[in-house]
Amino acid sequence: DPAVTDERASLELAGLEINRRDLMRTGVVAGAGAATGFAGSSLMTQSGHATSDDHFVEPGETDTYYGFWSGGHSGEVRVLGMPSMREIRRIPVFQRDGAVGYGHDEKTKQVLEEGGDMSSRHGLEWGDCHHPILSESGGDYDGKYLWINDKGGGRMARINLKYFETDAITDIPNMQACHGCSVQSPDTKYVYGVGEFREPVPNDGRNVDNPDKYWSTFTALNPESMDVEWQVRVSGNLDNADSGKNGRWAFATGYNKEAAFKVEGMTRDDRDYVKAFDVDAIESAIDSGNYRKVNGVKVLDGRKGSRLNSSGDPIVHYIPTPKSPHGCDVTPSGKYVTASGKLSPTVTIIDIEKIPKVDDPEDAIVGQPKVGQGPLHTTWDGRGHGYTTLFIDSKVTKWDIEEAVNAKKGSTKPVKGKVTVHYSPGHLQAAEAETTNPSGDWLVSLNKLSKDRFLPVGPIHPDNDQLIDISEDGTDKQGGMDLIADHPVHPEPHDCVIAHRDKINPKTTWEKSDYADEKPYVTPKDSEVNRTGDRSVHVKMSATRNQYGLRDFTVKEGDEVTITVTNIETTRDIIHGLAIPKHGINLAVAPQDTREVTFTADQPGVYWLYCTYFCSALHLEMRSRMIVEPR
Ligand code: CUK
Ligand code: CUA
Repeated sequence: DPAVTDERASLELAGLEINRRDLMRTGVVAGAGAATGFAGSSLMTQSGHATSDDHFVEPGETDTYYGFWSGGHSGEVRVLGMPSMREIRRIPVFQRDGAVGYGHDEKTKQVLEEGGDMSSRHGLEWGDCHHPILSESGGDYDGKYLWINDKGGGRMARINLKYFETDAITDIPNMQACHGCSVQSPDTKYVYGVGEFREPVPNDGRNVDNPDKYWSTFTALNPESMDVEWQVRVSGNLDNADSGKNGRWAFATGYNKEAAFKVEGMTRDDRDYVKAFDVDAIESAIDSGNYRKVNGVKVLDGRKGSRLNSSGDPIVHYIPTPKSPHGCDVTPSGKYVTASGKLSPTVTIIDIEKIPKVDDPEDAIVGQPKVGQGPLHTTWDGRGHGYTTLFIDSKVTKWDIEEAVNAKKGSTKPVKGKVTVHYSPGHLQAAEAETTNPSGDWLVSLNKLSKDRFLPVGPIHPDNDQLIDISEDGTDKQGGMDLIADHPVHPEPHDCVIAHRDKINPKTTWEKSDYADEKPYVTPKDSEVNRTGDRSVHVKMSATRNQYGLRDFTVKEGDEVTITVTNIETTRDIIHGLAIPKHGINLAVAPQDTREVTFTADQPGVYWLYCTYFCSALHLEMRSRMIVEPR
């Protein structure tokens, strides 16, 4: 089978000796359907107690859950309803988006520009979003913010869930790829982001082959100001992250303890580390001034062997785990953190309370079930089970947490069942799984490849997010898991987070008190043109069905024109646009919102302003003229 052969070839290319027999045995079975068109084979083995009706949401009904999906290198976040899997909205984060005018008005332009990095140098083009995370209060989603990392640009962005709009982007110093991220739990006092690609500090093009010059940092941001509070420099690198449930601990996997520059070196050693960050110890080290300021940020040295806090405790514990651990997930109880080995068929279970107590860090490892080939990420049902994606096997495996702790290391006994997915899953996520109380009904497997599952649309295929019913613990070979639906998605989500709808309460129109200090509220009576200088003009106008507050307005060639427009509608869903295409203007103004934009009217002529949202029967007539007189 070509898929299995490819997978093996790429591993061999990396000099890795994966157990070939295991790979053949499991891989061929999973891959065969792909190659020969027997993709439905797993459906035939379904136990049949759930049907696709379970995910069908009747017309007029709304979903039970909000799912927030990362959009990968599309640079956006998507909002899906679950269980219907209907995409409800896209929220642009690291790129401009004409559909909602993001990056077109002054406020959102500023968010992108202050986010710096790739945007300032390369024209607000893109980011690489992997891990959406929700703010928490008392160990539960509080519906205030969602953060998303930018692996491409070493940035972290925040979406304000009151308006489902990106309102801040921080370009994190001393970090080239912000990959894993998580929030402090149970209460979000910090947002954590971890640096995957080791970056030379200073990054000046000198001495580039000296591994000691390269840094990977664990970063804590303030959730309100989005400023970097502190960073911890580590040995090796950092990949995925999660937080403990009592505020003290944060964890990250890493795959390059060798500090190598090439794949052969990165995978040389048998072990890598899970790094456990003791936030209490970090805070006390910061308080006692044990940091160095580097590029404006307080940095602690958390490399292996360093002891920085006042009582001489390590601020980072290094727990050896089988090579190249990737997934990093804390159980809902907060008792264990798990790391999945990617190139090892096991999940490593670490008892968090033991970490600071044991002399040999390895003694904190209390379980290591053998779950299958290529385990990547794990999620939870709240009934004591872990669900782990098997990238190489193309399966989701379900296992019992406490049984795995009690079993011999390497035992397959804790595995309760496996379901075939299509194909090559990365993350998976169960409803409410990041809280202390997951709901245990739905699970989504985010599969990297869809191959033959959808109508072909050219050589770039969608990913396939598969909805799985996990509400019952069956004794069949799938452990009660039932594949319910395939769902194509635009490239390339990595992860999602699923919250009950009662916890997310967005406004459906704007509240002007939220912007009153910065921007006026322009009524039809206030609509006017003010000359503010020899070469500057301020145009204020309202928008309502089906007219702007000014039918036309006149400026002079070369004027800097600021347009402030308020949508005075109070009716939900009546949005007005304001476009002047030849001047690059494209605003979307929701009810009770005001937006501003500034541009230069550099060519004399008549330019139509028009409304881009189909708002009313006279939408087409909703226009105005900008007259630019020759100077
Ligand atoms: S990562 Cu992509 S599948 Cu960025 Cu969490 Cu593992
Ligand atoms: Cu206003 Cu169309």
